[in-house]
Amino acid sequence: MRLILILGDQLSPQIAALAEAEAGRDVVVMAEVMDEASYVPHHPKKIAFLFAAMRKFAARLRDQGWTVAYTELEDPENTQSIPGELLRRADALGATEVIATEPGEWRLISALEDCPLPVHQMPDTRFLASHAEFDAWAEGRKQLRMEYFYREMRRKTGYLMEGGKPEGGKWNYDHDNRKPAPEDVAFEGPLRFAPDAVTEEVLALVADRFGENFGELTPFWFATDAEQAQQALDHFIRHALPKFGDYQDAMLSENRFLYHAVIAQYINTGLLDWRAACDAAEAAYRDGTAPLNAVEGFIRQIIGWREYMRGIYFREGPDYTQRNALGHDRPLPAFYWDADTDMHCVSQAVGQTRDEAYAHHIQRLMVTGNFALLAGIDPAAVHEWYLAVYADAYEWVEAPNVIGMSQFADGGVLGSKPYVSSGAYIDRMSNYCKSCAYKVKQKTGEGACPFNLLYWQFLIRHRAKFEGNPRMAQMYRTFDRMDETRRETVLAEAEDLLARLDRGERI
Ligand code: FAD
Ligand code: DLZ
Ligand code: SF4
Repeated sequence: MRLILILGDQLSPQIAALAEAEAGRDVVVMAEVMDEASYVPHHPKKIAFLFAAMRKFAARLRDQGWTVAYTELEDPENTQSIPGELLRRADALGATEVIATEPGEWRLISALEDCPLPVHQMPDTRFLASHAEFDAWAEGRKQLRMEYFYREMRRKTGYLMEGGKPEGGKWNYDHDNRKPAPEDVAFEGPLRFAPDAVTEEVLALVADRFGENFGELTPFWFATDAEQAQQALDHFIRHALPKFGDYQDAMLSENRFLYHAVIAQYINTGLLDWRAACDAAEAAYRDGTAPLNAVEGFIRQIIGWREYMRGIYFREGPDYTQRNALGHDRPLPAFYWDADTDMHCVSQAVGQTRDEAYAHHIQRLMVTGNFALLAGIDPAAVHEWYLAVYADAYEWVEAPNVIGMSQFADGGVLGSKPYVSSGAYIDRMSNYCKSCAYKVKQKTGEGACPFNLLYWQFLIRHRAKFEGNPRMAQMYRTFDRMDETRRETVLAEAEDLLARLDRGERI
């Protein structure tokens, strides 16, 4: 008899460890444990979502004839760690061996390696590219660019391919996907589910044990099983996908979701298969219900970005989250936890993160991420914040997005230049600036947008590193063309802003 470990983000019926198991002989182990629930202060909605989905998945396995040893958080015998629960169950059941599926975080991979029981970690086959396949693609390349990896994945899956060529003649329609925020959004947002009895019980537990964590637990509306996740996907495909591409980068004060799918938390835990999402999107294109720019953009996020991020995480190794290529060391400002800032874009992004455990890509990248990078915040602190606050956050996907894409802390493994912008970008893509205490058009002086000041200070601070980058040369030329007094004023005001930030003053 063997123990079959299923972690909270491995709730797929086809998960590798289960595929190895025999229902009449082996015992499935699932456990709610404090080690996992507190290695960062997870958003209460994320914990409730996982515990409810875990409990419902365990019940389903039992219905299918599996024996499941499930530990609830408050069970008196709970050892509160995954290896501890494996040892306890092995002792009680006389098991000598564990079959697991490789976890999505180095932290837990090494905890399983160190477990006194033999734990076989099977490759997680829920992804399109295996580690070996990604490494083979990456080997010998001077630069790892998502676009080329993505083309391989298009060829491999056949999505949007016509006789070996990309549908419509181009691989990438991103150029069409940068429309500024629309006046009205016809989509009412993701499908919401009323909590069932299992979820209600979990909500009471989470309110009691994690009520102090950053984030609102209620209203809780996430799907917590595969059927509901499928309904959420169907709802997106029908009502939002056609406009997904156009407004992918837009942001609005009154609308938290625009035309985004809000399904990453379902795909990442196994409630939804990425293939189901891509198949449905391609079918919508073939039926003529969604345009090519939307469908190509959506499929690229999943078979391109998502797989590429995972490839980078496992290729770069366990020290990836400690990288700090730009030497940034400022502590994370308090407003990342209380939204208490005059910068309307930041208070909106943090406020909706607190309420929903969700912000879309551009809010994560160009608002909270951009500010942290410009202000020189310690990337490890930024990484921990993102890992904690989003319902879809697991290190394999969060760390490359934060350490690599957003903070340039890996020194350019993932991106050829840092994603920094002044307020002008935020103004173009959102309506935030209209309601802000700062003035986006103002570059210096009373009311100048902090992004405008910090943008130049960032570039000058890192001049030696970036001046030779052809994609950034224009920015340096623009700065150098400003008259000297203006340059001095911008930099002095930026320093003053950072000093106020360091003193904990409201900005
Ligand atoms: P949509 O915009 O509707 O996109 C559809 C799907 O594409 C997503 O569900 C997701 O599965 C996939 N996808 C899109 N962009 C990415 C990307 N850059 N990397 C991986 N998958 C992508 N995504 C996570 O799943 N977990 C994270 O912890 C996470 N942290 C991020 C941190 C930062 C700083 C940034 C810039 C991005 C991060 N992302 C993360 C990527 C992206 O923001 C989320 O996947 C997306 O916002 C999820 O919302 P959605 O389902 O509405 O996505
Ligand atoms: C995120 C999370 C949380 C909050 N709690 C649990 C848990 O109690 N039990 C469990 O098996 N998994 C949990 N998880 C998900 C794990 O942290 C996740 O499997 C690893 O971080 C690897 O991705
Ligand atoms: Fe953000 Fe600056 Fe616009 Fe205010 S003015 S919302 S701080 S970009």
